[in-house]
Amino acid sequence: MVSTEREQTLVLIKPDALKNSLTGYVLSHLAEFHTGLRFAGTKIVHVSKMLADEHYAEHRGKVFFPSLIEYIRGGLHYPDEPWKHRVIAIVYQGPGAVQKIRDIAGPTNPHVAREQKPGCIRALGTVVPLKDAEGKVIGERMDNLIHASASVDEAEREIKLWFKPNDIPPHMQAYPTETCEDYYYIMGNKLSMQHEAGSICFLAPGNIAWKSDLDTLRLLSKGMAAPCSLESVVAKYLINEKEK
Ligand code: 3AN
Repeated sequence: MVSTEREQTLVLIKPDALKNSLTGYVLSHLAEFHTGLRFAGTKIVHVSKMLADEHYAEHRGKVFFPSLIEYIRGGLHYPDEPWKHRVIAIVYQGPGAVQKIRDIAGPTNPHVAREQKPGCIRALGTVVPLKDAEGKVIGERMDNLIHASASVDEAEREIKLWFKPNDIPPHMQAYPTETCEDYYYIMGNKLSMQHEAGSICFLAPGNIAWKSDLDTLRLLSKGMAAPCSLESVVAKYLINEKEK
């Protein structure tokens, strides 16, 4: 748990906001002048399936999950322009960061946002009906422009999912880090500490990692149960790597 002074939250400016050229609008709402919060990290991310699945893990199995994954990966807003498949990921830091940004974002459902909180960012979003092969409406997708962490614990999970420690300036890193002393490789969904043909090295001796990532890898490499999945550790180290 971090002190409230250094509380952090994750914001994602999603593909619908990029497509509608709302980035500047969103950022001006989040400016230090209005929020008292500071940027601690920012990056443009081509969202892999692994990262999307982990980010929305709590919604796995729900009817809207496949379209939620497509949406955050940019495929729905830029179906024929894969080079535009990206989101802007931002870490904000400062007193009450999580709640402040949630308030500016507004309710999850853009219709509710317009009713209850005109002027919030998500009031500019859209709700899209989801249909099955026969055209029957089976649910809805909420294109709500930004993601904002829902709690301090979720913020920690999400920031560690999207950002490596050294994506964030050293004095703004809010969670414990550790220097990696081993090589870690992944092939498919298999972890290995030895290189095999086709495997990808995602951590090497001397790399700075979140301590919780290394704790997880040490457990998984011994075949033991770990508090989070291999994919949730690996995804951030492969951000913007060319898919093989
Ligand atoms: P929030 O983004 O407000 O924290 P979550 O975390 O419950 O809301 O949901 C993450 C995303 O999943 C939402 N931004 C929205 O796009 C989608 N979602 C959540 N609940 C539903 C639902 N009942 N129907 C359709 N999409 C949903």
